[in-house]
Amino acid sequence: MAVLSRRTVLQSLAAAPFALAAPGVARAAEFTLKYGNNLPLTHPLNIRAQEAVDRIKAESKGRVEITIFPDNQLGGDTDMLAQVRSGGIDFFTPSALVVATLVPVAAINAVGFAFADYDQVWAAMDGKLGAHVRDAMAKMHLHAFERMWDNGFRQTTSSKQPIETAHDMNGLKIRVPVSPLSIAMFKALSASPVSLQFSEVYTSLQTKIVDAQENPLPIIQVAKLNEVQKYCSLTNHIWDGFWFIANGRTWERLPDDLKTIVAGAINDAGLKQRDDIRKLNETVQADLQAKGLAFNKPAADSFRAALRDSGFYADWKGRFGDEAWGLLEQSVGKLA
Ligand code: X2X
Repeated sequence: MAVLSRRTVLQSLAAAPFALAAPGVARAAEFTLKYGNNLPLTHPLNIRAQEAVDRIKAESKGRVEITIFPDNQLGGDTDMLAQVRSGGIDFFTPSALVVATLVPVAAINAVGFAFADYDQVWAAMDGKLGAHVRDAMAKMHLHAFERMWDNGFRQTTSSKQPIETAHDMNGLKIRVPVSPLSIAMFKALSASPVSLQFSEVYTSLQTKIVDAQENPLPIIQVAKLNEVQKYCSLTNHIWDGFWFIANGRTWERLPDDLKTIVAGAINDAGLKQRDDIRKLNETVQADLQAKGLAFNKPAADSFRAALRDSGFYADWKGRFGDEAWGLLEQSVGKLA
């Protein structure tokens, strides 16, 4: 066994600083990348993203190292969207609602009461509708990975009263994401929506800046919104997902072998994350109920009628355009 003195090691390192790293001495990664998101570490999105990051490091033999900045550490959604465009961060997982502030057609999956169930959702988003949205993002120099990650069907919570019919939305001060479609939809239901970053939701409910908010149950659970809300009405009004996006230049810079490794790990993790949410959906209501949130399940009819009568569907069909709307209706049937 060769015994190297410290001096010999230092000499050999000095002689060939680039080619040689002594065993056990960490070599700097070729690509050191940043990924920001808006969710607490306990959400399945962060758990599966960490697995993807670990797999990418192992499969690339340390050439690609990704650091996750969860929980709005790098700012709210609007900030992170600007950063992933400029290259300040390399990856971001915005909700489709938020992407739409830059790429309007991205909100197509969030049209009120469009999807009946997850079979319809994944057929559309893994199929032509999802491809249409990814193409639109590519034009804005954002690379979107093929598999969308799940946020869930959005439900309505309030500190005031349960929402039984569309009538109960009247004048409701409700927080929505920074999303033109969400604002339009809640206005069409005669509510008073306000856009706030997700990082501000808990406090704004606690201090009664708003009385209500809407999010999928797993988010309500990990963000502990049950502590500042009394009622949860299963309105299922929007299906929402996260696009895993990369800065276009970051993506183009990666050699093909690394692109394959990164995309493989992220898309696989996305499929597992969908499954996590599916399983969570079976248990999360009981957990939130035990913590004191009172549940009810309104029928969708009065909401759909209010949206139709206010011209919401006709208006948004016009905004999204016939092609995107046609792809949506291919998946969910006639809407308006
Ligand atoms: O901000 C929200 O409500 C959230 C977490 O669902 C989104 O990312 C849109």
